[in-house]
Amino acid sequence: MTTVATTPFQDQRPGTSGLRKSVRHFQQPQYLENFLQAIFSTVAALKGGTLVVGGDGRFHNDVAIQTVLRMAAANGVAKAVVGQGGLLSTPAMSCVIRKRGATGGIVLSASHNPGGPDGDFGIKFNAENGGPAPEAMTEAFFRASRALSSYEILETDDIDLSRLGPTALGDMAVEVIDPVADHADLMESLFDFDLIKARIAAGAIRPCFDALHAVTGPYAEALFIRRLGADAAAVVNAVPLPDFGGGHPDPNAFYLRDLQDRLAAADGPNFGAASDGDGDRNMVLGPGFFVTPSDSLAVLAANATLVPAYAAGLKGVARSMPTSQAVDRVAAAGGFPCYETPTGWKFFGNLLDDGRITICGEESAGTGSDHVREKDGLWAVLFWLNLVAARDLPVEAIVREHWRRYGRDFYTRHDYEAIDADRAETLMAKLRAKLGSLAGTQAGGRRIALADDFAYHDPVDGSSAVGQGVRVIFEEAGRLVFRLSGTGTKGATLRLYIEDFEPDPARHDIDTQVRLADLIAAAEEIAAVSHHCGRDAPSVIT
Ligand code: G16
Repeated sequence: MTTVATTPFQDQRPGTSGLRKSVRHFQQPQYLENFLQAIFSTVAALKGGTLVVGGDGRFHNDVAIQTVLRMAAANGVAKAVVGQGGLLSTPAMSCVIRKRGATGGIVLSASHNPGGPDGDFGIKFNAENGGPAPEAMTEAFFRASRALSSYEILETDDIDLSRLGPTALGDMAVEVIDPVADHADLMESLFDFDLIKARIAAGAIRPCFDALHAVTGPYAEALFIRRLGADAAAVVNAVPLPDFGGGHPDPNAFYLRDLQDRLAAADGPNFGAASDGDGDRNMVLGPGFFVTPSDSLAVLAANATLVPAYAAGLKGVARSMPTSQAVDRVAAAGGFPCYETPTGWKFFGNLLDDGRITICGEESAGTGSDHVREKDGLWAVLFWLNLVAARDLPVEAIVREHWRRYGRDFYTRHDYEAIDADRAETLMAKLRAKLGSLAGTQAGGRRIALADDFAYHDPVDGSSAVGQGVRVIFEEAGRLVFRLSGTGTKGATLRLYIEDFEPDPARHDIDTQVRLADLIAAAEEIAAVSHHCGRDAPSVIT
């Protein structure tokens, strides 16, 4: 065991979801070690405790995981539970922590960000409830990272993570586990697998899941092919690769062209789905039809009682602030509470632990429930499969019927990626400076009813999170949200979220960008987005 002298890095404050930087940044000598030591020094219970470790298989996963294990052993962790081959999806991590009563877990992932030597890497800590470390804990990591003068590490050979079973590293017991089994068993306990299986066997549901060469391939093969009887073609790009095959493991309309083409074929699949790098996001589509994440949350909440695990009804739901208000309408009609939290799954943890909500989700393609404490891509896909099987309706028909009943919340997100960080801060500062004077004025031909900077007061532990994004709400309906992403690694990313409510079914087919054009113009008028970003158009529109 060695104590190595080090000096602090100043940039180890975790963002929306852990510490995320470029691979090259993480490869700097002692960068990874320092942040890991900050975790081990902060979470005292890890000494003598059980730590679960795994990642999404991206470039640097194999090197970093050995460092995690060596430092865990040197910091007195009693037992490490590791996914075979160093793999564990984020929801599987949550599941394994909970099932095995572990003290916490370390996930090596930069989620939907690209991988490879020129891509991104990241570290997340999950607490003993299986959920992302709450703000107070990530701030403590940051403080510890700035006060470090040394770290502890065991000097030893790499451990073989390809063989299942028990082994050891110094005094630390190590168990290499099947990364899929615990999670797949949990999925089978929640949904009506017999019904889904019968519908697939009858050819009524022809699924195609695109794993985008990220972590979900092995999970999807176990679920869809081995447990639900779909044929081998039902899972594509199933082998996890360090660079995700050169693709972008982000399941949005922009990066799923290939899957859309498969669904467009005459005798092709009629149910499409995909997940991201670490398996917590999801996207569901039918031929020629994408379900927006905000609509997906609302539809799942509205139909939850068709799924065995949620047959008794929902205690409540929650959405992140920028997520559309579609689920609020379902909650109001169903008579259960709907909570509005800041962006970041960590903010759902207390509501789930306290039994206030059953289902929650975000516009960023995350949906989940109280079955674990992370968003869960395959859970959402199975939920949709259960729904399509139980309703005997295709995806598009289910969504359209939902709109007819509740009205449609038109929704789009415009991302301005990798813009100059100072310019992005200037845009937000100018916007914040005029918040007090916006109400009552006009923009895009509409009258502004309210403008504020979203603040959240956690009803469970009383903590507060301020400055979580600027909201501009118009009279009647219509809402703009401006915030800076907390997951990018280059410059800053401005996210502009635009939504409007449309009760009239005759107007549900209008193109989203056309339907929201006046609000898009209003955003420009209010915040001079193009001017500050130095761009004529967003980098990505979803
Ligand atoms: C993370 C968080 C989500 C958040 C998303 C986007 O997801 O867990 O809660 O909605 O980032 O955050 P931002 O808008 O700050 O970039 P993931 O899948 O990247 O871990």
